[in-house]
Amino acid sequence: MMPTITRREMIRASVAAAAVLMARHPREVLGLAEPEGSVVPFLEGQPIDPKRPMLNWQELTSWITPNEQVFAVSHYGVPAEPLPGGLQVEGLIKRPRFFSLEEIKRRRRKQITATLECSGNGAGIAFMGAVANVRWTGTPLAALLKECGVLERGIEVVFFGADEKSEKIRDKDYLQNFARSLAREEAMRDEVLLAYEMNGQPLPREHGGPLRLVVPGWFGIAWVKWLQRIEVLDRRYMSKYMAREYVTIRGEEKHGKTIWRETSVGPIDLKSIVARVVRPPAGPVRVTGAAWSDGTPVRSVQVKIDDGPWLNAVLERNRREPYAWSFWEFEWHHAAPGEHTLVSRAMGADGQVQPAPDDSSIRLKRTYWEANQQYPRRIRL
Ligand SMILES: Nc1nc2c(c(=O)[nH]1)N[C@H]1C(S)=C(S)[C@@H](COP(=O)(O)O)O[C@H]1N2
Ligand SMILES: [Mo]
Repeated sequence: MMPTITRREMIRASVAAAAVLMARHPREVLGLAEPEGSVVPFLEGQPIDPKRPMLNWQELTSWITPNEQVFAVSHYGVPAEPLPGGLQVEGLIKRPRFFSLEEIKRRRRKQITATLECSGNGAGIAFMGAVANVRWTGTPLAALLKECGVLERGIEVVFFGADEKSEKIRDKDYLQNFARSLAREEAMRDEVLLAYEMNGQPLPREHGGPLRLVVPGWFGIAWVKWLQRIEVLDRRYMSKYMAREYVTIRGEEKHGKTIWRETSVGPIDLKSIVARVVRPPAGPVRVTGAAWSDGTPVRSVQVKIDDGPWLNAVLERNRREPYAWSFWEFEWHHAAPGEHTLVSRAMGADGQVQPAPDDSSIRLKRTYWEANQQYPRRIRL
């Protein structure tokens, strides 16, 4: 049976619909990222494993990545239920205490849209969809830590997940929980959240539900899932995922020699990618993509076709949400039939330029993490 709707209800419903439309990203509303025409496939197609959700770049039309397209990385597997709920805060803390999940959810709610990227994203074609733009909801960590009172000596905040595994350290085995740390000033940034919702849904189990850390501007490794304990230390923390894995070894030519530098994976590197190429029935071919950073505004994105010059793309500058990616669009006029190579580069407000693959910062990078080199993509028109 069709429900009967009064005129007033109809007006109310359309006002509500308009409000939803307004709340969506303007690009989605205008349909700008969804031009008419057919998608031109890349010659090196992105392998899609139906059992492993990943961002499928060629289908990128939504500024927010739907939950079912968000990649997951769980080094020790997803911990079995039931998980110990709540969060213990201890270590160099004046008032150590346990927060139940309900207490955390009753605290000030904060939403932030931030790009989550695995630092292994883009290192190879099989793992080039390990990035997502998500609206996170949680409570600010800083206020909670201030309430507990971090002692003066506390310089390092360590976050422990419920997932654990025996790890070999110098030939002996030790049961370890997944853990990462942040320096106190980093942990105290306004944007860092104890998050329990992902795109308005309760945080899914594979993404760290019921509670995870969200560190906008940092690579995913810092966003500890199944968070259950925070410990403040008076020294640097050197777990497997701080100091042995997720370590970048990069050379720099200086003082007449190559200086090799080992650093723990940290803030996101400036990056952009050509996501999709759409050929409308008439007019220019439309190239769209995304660009993101550690929160430093992306000033511009340029596109190069074959051996042509770098040309400016139209960047939808995203000032409201500095930790979320921006979409960009490039109109390619008079595209000739045949094979072409397309590549994009992002420029940061601080003068940084996304490096070319043969740039020394990439050439002398010997581990695959933090691969932010320009990514050429080939098509045939
Ligand atoms: N507890 C825990 N947290 C974790 C991990 C993990 O294995 N265990 N993996 C990290 C890595 S490497 C990444 S890239 C992100 C991925 O988050 P997602 O699985 O929600 O995409 O979670 C991070 N947090
Ligand atoms: Mo990762």
